[in-house]
Amino acid sequence: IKDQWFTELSPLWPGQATSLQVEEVLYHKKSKYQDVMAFKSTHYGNVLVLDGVIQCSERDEFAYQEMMANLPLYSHPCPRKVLIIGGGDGGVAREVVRHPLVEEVVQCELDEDVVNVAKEFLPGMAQGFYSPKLTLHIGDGFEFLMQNEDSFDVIITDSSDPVGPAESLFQEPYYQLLKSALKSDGILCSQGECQWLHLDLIKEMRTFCKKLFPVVEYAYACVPSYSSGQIGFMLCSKDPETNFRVPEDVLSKEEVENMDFRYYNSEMHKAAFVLPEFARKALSDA
Ligand code: AAT
Repeated sequence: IKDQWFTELSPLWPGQATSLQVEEVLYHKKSKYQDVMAFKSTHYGNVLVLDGVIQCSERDEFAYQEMMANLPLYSHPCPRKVLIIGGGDGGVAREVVRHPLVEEVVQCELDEDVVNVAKEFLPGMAQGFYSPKLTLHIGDGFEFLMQNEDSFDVIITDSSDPVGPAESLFQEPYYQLLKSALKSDGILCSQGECQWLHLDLIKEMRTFCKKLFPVVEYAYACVPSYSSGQIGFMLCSKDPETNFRVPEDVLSKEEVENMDFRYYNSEMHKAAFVLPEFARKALSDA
């Protein structure tokens, strides 16, 4: 079928939409929790869509996954044990397991159907699931956290947007649970939405994070297939000495090449925290 387009319409971004040209719909079914679709696009590779919202494309997923994983990992002096909430495509797990200091990764994803669709249609991302370092639980992230205390060096929340099953993951009670699941010097990084679209939500999240954590920062990456082409990360640390803006481990050119990074490097790490003036102002204390 010629000229078929997928258009991402949502009240989360009123008056605008991202469209990708569809070559073939690969999968489309309702799971227990959400509408799950995968399609082959003409120029962005395979694309995963949940409840009508683009979750990743093969062409640019590395920008999101590398930054979501490596901003917190390279901000921690020794990230041995990591928890991932969400991340059903396996891309963040793929990034976390290859970090040299990481020994053990636990992941809690709500929707088994997403994992299976990723294994079939997004094999480059789903490779994360096959690592011997990883244990995958299927269940709600909020409930999973209630059973874990004082256990993790880093917790990454790779969740969908705050309408539908991920709503609770953007609220203060969830951040209280994150705090108690982290070790005393633990760090968290959460999908932090877009400064062009959700500045009020980001501001509100920053305010409750500041009540819970001594260090709170917001960073962002450019991801063309996400609405407005950018997505942010909320980073918090229990250790007042953490400085997210300066990586613990500065990587040489060779190290970046050996790690096969396509987006992350130490300069990108530092630059990700530099915000345009409208966002900087909204997200500062002054
Ligand atoms: N790396 C891909 C990007 C994502 S995936 C978000 C994942 O969060 C999905 O696999 C979804 O099933 C899972 N999820 C949603 N709610 C929960 C929950 N309560 N507990 C555990 N996992 C959950 C995010 C893309 C961001 C899109 C930006 N517009």
